[in-house]
Amino acid sequence: MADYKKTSVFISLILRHKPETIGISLDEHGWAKTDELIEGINKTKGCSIDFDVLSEIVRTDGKQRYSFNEDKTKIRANQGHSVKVDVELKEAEPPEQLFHGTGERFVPAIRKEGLKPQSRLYVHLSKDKETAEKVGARHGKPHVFFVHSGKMYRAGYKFYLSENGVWLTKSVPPEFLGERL
Ligand code: HQG
Repeated sequence: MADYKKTSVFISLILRHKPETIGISLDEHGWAKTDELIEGINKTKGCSIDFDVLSEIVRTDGKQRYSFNEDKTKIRANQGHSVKVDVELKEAEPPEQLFHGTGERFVPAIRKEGLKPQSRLYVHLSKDKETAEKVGARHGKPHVFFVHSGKMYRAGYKFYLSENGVWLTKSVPPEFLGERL
């Protein structure tokens, strides 16, 4: 099996942030047409992936980032978008505690303002500290915040669980953040 990691990263750029890179658009629910995605990638990258390769990328993606619709004519990213689409996230009651990993350099601003979605539609939260540490390390030296998600939920804040198990919420005010249990 070839290493399709680069293609998968490119697909996440297209389906979450910049569909125009390959001359396609997403519908209001974030769906791209599967055949347009394949053709657009091949034209832009000079490669020749086909439906079977794309299916294998979707099936084996380490974070299960993508989903097909039932007849596989459409594909979308499960979360992580900056493009304003509605991927029909399911509202859910979060566990009492969730985690958010970030880079140390962002800590002072986050302590002051809380967590903001920045370029994405939602703040991304992790179920466990280890995952949060990995997410944080993408931004340099990692720092993990605890999020008092149970308290937030009871105070009326909405939480969503994406198809691939990522907890999302619009923002986290500083009073719901902790740095140790
Ligand atoms: C930080 C990856 C200053 C926030 C991961 C983060 C994740 C603030 C950065 C998913 C702030 C945004 C998302 C504030 C938040 N002041 N900085 N008030 N509020 N920040 O990449 O959560 O591999 O948009 O802490 O695994 O790092 O792409 O978000 O450091 O699940 O599938 O602003 O992306 O998944 O960075 O990562 P990002 P994220 P994939």
